[in-house]
Amino acid sequence: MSKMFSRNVLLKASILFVLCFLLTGMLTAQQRSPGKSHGEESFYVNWKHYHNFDEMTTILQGLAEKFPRLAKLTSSGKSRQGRDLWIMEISNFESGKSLDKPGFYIDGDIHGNEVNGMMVPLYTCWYLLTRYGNDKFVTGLLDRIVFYVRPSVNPDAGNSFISEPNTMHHPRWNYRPIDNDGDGLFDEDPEEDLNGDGEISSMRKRDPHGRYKPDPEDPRLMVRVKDNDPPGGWTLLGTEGIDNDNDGRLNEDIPGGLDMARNFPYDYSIRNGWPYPLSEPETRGCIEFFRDHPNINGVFHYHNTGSLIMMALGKDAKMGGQEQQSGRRRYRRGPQLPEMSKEEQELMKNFLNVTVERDRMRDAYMYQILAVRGVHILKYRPTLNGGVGQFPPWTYSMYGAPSFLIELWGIPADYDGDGRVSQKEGLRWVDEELDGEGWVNWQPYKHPQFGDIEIGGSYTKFMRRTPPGRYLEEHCLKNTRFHLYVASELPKLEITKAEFKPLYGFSASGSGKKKVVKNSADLSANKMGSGKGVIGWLDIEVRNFGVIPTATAQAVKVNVVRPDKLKIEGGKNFKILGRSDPENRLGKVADFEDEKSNEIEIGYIGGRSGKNYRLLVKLNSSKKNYLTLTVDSQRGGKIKKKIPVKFL
Ligand SMILES: [Ca+2]
Ligand SMILES: [Ca+2]
Ligand SMILES: [Ca+2]
Ligand SMILES: [Ca+2]
Ligand SMILES: [Zn+2]
Repeated sequence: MSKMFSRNVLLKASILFVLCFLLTGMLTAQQRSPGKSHGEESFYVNWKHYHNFDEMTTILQGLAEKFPRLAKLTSSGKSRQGRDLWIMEISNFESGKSLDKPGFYIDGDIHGNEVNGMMVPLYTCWYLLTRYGNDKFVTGLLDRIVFYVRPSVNPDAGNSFISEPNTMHHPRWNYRPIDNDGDGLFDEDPEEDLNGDGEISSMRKRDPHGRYKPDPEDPRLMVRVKDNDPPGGWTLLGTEGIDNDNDGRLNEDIPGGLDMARNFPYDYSIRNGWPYPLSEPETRGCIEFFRDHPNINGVFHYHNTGSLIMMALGKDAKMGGQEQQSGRRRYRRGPQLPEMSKEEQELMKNFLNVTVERDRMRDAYMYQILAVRGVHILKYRPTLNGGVGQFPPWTYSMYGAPSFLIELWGIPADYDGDGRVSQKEGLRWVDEELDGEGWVNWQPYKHPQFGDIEIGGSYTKFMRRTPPGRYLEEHCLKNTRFHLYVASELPKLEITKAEFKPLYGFSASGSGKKKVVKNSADLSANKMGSGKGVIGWLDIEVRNFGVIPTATAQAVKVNVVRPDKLKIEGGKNFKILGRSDPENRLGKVADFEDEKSNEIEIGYIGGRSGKNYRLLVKLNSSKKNYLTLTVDSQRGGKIKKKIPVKFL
């Protein structure tokens, strides 16, 4: 009777399996030819253009409307000037609840002038959404994990930078009014685009006693004459503008003045992060978002400039140098890394000598593995991201997530290879790559306060700190490729083994005492309970195929991630009678105290590793001859597996 029954179930199960297989086949993206469309035309965006706040909003709203099963746009509050602090949640909403998936957070543009830091996350939203179903990699990511993308942390300054005349350095702060010069007036003397060319440049004036002259090698640049040489004939007046308040100082109190990138609570200093931690709606909104999303297990935070991959590993982390190298021998050998070119090895060199307290070396090794891909794609230099109130040091040290700060871009114009880009090299790049477009030439101007002057002599604002439009799409793509790689290394949990080995059956009449295995106590009859059923071993292996663990060493240290849980369902009278000891050695059952529930804590699962568990379980015969196993990890996601059970 029961044999017939289980055969029937098996048949049903195999039909279901075939159905599932067909269904999955339909939903999973087909492998495309690299030369063919991947859905780009479904939502056109010009990625060679910097989008201001309204344009960014239109793109985000358009994407959310076009892809309602994959994207949800919410505003996490308002900036000082009342702009929405957009955050886009992206995942396949039909493959599980977002909070049950590992979360990956991306933001940028906390320094308003660093608008490529906004374009990269915005591009990522578009890339993920248009490619879902057209790209196996992207489809797999959105089925498994959830992205939280906040393209602009500082939309007021970011919008001003793009829409209004500015230097490449401003506006950087948010718009909390500050009296920079202590005259009782706030923001009273900004920079001005006097000649209306859309750029804020420099001003110079002919002056018989002036100490500057045009550079003989390139008259677009000004050089200071030597102290004993005759005057150069020019005085530099400063940044383009007027002395609005007639105090004799030029542009001394520009709007805003708070560095939000120093406003976070980890290693906070009032000197840099004035007036107090999380004083701004923009920064407070970031932390509140993390409070509400305990599943986040990876953070990218975009700045410019300098071509750096910075990783937060705590204030005690050190890098490079002989001293550290010898210190490093105290630790076990580092991780297995992919092959690297000579250039890549040089870039990685110092970061491979990172040292940190022993307990957290595994976090350093995780970063090393992840950084290699970034170095390969971007040719940026990996380094540490220290403290002083920055965001990734908070998301690592106090929230426990692997956290990256990317310093985007740097003109690729180091022609002589000395490691820096001089003004002359920059100008050569402007001439050769941009046909002269990236530089403002000197033009005469009649200044209301200085009389006949000239304005110019500077890079245009979209140049040194941000790629010119024609390079923007490539820039966004490469950076997206790197952080999506890191996202793909979020915990990828799988129950790789689940075997039930029946020891003996029991029935209501009772089968008396029996030895189960060596080292184990006798099972008394009352352990078996009533009815008809089976007692046996359940051997389980859970593996994490991602590089990122379900909890970093830092997360464990600051106790912000609950241990992963294993839940077993096997009918009404299912019971876990005992489990292998926490040392994870197979076979030895720690005790036979009944577990209070069928959900047990199983610790954390490291990157690219697995854990084995042996449980002694009891279940009654029922119509459902299988066990359902659920691994539920706060930052590693939730997975299920069903296994059949044989009754004796
Ligand atoms: Ca003032
Ligand atoms: Ca101008
Ligand atoms: Ca002034
Ligand atoms: Ca001014
Ligand atoms: Zn910055």
